[in-house]
Amino acid sequence: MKDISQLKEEFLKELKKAKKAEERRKICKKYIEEELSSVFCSIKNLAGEKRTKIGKEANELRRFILEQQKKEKEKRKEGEGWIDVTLPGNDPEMGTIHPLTQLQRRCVDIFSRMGFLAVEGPEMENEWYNFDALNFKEDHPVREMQDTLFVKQKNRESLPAKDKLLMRTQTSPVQVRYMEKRKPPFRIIVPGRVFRNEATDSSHEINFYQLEGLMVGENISVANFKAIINFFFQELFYDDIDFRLRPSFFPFTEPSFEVDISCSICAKKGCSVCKNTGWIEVMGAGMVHPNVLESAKVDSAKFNGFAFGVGLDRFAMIEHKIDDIRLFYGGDLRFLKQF
Ligand code: FA5
Repeated sequence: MKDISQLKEEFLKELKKAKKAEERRKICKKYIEEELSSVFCSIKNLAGEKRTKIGKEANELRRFILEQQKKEKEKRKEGEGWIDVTLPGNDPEMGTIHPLTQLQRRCVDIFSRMGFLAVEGPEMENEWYNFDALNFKEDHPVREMQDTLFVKQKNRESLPAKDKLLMRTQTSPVQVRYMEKRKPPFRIIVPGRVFRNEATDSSHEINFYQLEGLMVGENISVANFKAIINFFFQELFYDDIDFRLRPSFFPFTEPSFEVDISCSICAKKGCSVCKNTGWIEVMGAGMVHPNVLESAKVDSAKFNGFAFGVGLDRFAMIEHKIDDIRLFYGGDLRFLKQF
């Protein structure tokens, strides 16, 4: 450790040599942020009286350098001349957090409280993770359910599925990516952006956000799933929300369901948002298909679980009573500044 009086001498020498104010400011900064902070770091290793003595000297030197720094600043102000402090200042332009980001953060927080870990995966995926590993059979018409944006590649047809690139159509591929590297039990959520080659309308975009959930362990049942999403809906909407499961089909879950929530806009009486049914479809879900567990090298005889995928944009539309999904992506500040 450097001797403090020697350090002060060096500081004064350097300061005297410096011709420009800018150089002098840099020297003060260097001595406070580098030289003195390394002294303060080493002090903790000293014992008893020595520690007190050096600590005191170092603090005095710090005060001395701060004083020099202040003088430099004052000199600069004088050089700049007179400032009219009564003139109005420039208001800084304040941004707001995008409503979808706000919602995503709230969802992550709710699931974290139930022990779910938030993980991410690539937006540019390959066919194997997006389809094959999720039990979408090759040439099965179900691949058409999610119109895919494929990435142009030379000799694409001759490539193996793991090299054929596409923009992921769902967050479900992250289920497999996560499971294949770890041992159950798992409890994860995957927030992220997904892409589909669709004609846009008031409830469909070509890119939107999903939140995937996956829970795998021993003896997991649909009752566990219902308990988890019940808590999620109540925390999200601060309300007692009715929900129902309807039978559905996804290649990667068996049995599969769609989850509907009661329409909070019309209190189940029927309106344009719920298309007069009193219910709004908000997620796909089901018990993870054994083939998916096997694709990720998880023993399907021992472990099972559930998965679900929420469309976050549609949740945000319900939450803020927004009737057109395209407003989220239009970049119109008059819209965005309301959140
Ligand atoms: C899926 O994407 C499945 N991966 C969900 C899933 C996960 C099922 C895990 C089972 C287990 P689906 O294509 O239905 O499913 O999309 C899920 C949600 O995304 C829909 O409920 C809807 O809210 C939203 N969504 C779908 N297409 C669009 C779109 N074009 N624009 C905006 N939101 C959309």
